[in-house]
Amino acid sequence: MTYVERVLKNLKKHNPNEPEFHQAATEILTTLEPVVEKHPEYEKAALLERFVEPERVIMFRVPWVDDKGKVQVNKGYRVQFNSAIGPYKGGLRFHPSVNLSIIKFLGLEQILKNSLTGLPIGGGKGGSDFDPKGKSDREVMAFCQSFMNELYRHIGADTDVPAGDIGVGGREIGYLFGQYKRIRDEHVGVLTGRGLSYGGSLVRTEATGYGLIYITEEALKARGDSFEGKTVVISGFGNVAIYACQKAQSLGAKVVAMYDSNGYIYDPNGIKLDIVKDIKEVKRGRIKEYAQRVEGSVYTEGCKGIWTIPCDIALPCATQNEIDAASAQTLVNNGCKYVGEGANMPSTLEAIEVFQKNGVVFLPAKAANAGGVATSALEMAQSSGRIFWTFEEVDAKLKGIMVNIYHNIDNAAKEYGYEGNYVMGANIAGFKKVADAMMAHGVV
Ligand code: NDP
Ligand code: 2IT
Repeated sequence: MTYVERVLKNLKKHNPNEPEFHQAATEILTTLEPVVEKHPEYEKAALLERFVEPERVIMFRVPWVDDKGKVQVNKGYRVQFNSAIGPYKGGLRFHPSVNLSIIKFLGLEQILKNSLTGLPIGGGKGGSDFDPKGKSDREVMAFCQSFMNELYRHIGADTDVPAGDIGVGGREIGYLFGQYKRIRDEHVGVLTGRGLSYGGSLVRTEATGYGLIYITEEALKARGDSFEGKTVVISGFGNVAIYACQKAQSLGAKVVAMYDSNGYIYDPNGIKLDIVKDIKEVKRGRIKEYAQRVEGSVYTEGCKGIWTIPCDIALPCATQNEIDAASAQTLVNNGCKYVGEGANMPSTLEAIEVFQKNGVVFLPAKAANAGGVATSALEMAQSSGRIFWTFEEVDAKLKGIMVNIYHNIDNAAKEYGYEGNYVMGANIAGFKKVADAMMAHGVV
């Protein structure tokens, strides 16, 4: 048994009932075989054992009162996974499916993603099984305040800087920040994705979606191609999906489908983004309304069917494991040539295999959606310097970072003899920097 196999076996044994964590760890560790082979000192230092064990896991009770006066209790999490290259950094997810396995998979991914940005940020993730959907603003505020009443003691601008993820957007960050500021009496960059009036950065809202398109554009360019005239399918109907759609359209692509967790819309004439934004961002409504408002578009209950729509480029931007092997095969059969992961771990291990075997250019999440956290790090830099960059300045830096990531993962894959395998490239390039820092720090 190799070193990697032993670490994986132990991880599964000692962290039972954490399937998403096992999946992310398997995807990462199996690609690191050639790196640990080249560096026998890693095994001596138990580097992989330390890499897969969070530095700290915080779990807490979040009690709050709903609009009917009833006391509700949710679970709160913050996994401070790895601070070798910078303060813990990563989003908070509020969704009923949240559990320790999901937060740990996200945290593990985040370590390498943040490393790939080239900026000094470590990996962390947190969240709650609270469901903001259908809650009043007051209920969301009550929940966020209670959540921060515990979280504040564990975070700080140089310690751990949370941000948004599924179910956590500008509104939630505002309430969380307000409560942190009240408790600590500090107006600092302790959260990113803040509003522009209180220290946020331009482009952070758009960053993950834009970044996804910038890196995909670079992959297209390397093959003498572009977004112009391409048919694109995007899953999700949230922050990442909306701004991926906007940027893809601005580059001449036709986005024909999107979904939320109830169903998908197909618009052969191209998605009307102003209508999408009105439904989602203004009214907090459901995607179903799109078909009622736009002639020629169709709404279908259920999500999976979206992957049967023929496209050149598929951009999963909703959640983990939304593309399985069968959906991947359907995409391939229908001529899909590029997959860029806007969501975290949207493709199962089997789906990735289908894409790679069939020559699809597959850009894995930790590279493809790194634009969000990269821009969070730019927000931290602006907060520390007490300065604001213009939209054009931040956007240019984001684009530069994404283009860089593409070439780094491309070169790392080539260096190890796996040209075009960006899962290998991203894991290896991201891991090397973290491993270097961990070795330099000694046994900690
Ligand atoms: P949002 O909450 O803004 O939107 C999430 C969207 O995905 C919603 O349309 C939601 O539908 C849909 N969705 C969630 N769960 C499911 C499900 N089980 N099945 C089908 N659809 C689902 O989140 P974001 O756009 O911020 O995040 C989307 C993905 O991108 C996540 O994987 C996140 O981790 C990742 N990501 C986000 C970053 C960011 O900066 N925000 C950065 C990097 C990655 P519904 O409303 O019906 O629940
Ligand atoms: O998955 C992610 O990278 C995010 N949700 C963004 C994290 C951040 O700190 O901006």
